[in-house]
Amino acid sequence: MVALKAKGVHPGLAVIIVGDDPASRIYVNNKKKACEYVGFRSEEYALPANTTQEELLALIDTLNQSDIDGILCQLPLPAHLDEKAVINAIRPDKDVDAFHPVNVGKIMIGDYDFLPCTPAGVMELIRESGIDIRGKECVVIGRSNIVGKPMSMLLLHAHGTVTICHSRTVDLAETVRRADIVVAAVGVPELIRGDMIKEGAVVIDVGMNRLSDGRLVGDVAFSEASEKASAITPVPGGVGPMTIAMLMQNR
Ligand code: L34
Repeated sequence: MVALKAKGVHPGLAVIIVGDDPASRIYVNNKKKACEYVGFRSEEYALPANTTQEELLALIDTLNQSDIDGILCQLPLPAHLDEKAVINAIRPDKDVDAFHPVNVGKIMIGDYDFLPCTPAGVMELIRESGIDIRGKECVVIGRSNIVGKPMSMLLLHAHGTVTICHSRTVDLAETVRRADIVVAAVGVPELIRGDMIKEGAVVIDVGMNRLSDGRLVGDVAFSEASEKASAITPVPGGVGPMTIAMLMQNR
């Protein structure tokens, strides 16, 4: 950062948030704090919930042409907005989320400039913990474009044997029980129970589920699973902060 500044480079990130989803608000605030911490310029564009598609695309167009380095439009968007069109509108070289089809395609062939932040954070956690993915049984639960699909591809690039489970999977428990590495990203509170975890497995919980009593829990029943796992991530304080750390690298 100091080296960049000396060269007169001061990376800037534009974060767009539409509407007043409370969870998105927290995540965006955390991203802004991280930008300040590492010395990035961050611009927030907080648009009202009734923003039109045209207005949003016009903002993205302006940012595409401005000197800002990265553009991130926080998802989910209000239902009347076309998420796919918005993602498509962001210039691929400013797409710090790596959600644009060009960047998704690059990830598929293993030749990428950006990685989506959440899967990148998971890979970093695994690597930093000294866990070797090669040849391991990796089970990803969830097939979203943001997490499940890219996650599976990164584990595959790292030479894991990858299985993707989803709502139509016939025997989830049996499949997860085979896993050396479990990545849960479905958004169902504590779906993955202790008896689904193989002794010594690595368990990564991407879930962020806010319960009606205000508690934030993951997709894994933490206390049960931690009795079996050799390593496990908590929620909060696990994958979430890593997502933000990876965003700071994608500039
Ligand atoms: N465009 N939309 C876009 N890019 C992203 O990378 C995201 N994501 C997901 C939702 N929509 C997005 C995020 O930023 C999820 N996500 C995210 C970011 C940060 C945190 C969680 C999810 C985070 O800071 N989690 C804290 C707890 C925060 C709380 O109290 O709610 C943690 O410790 O896990």
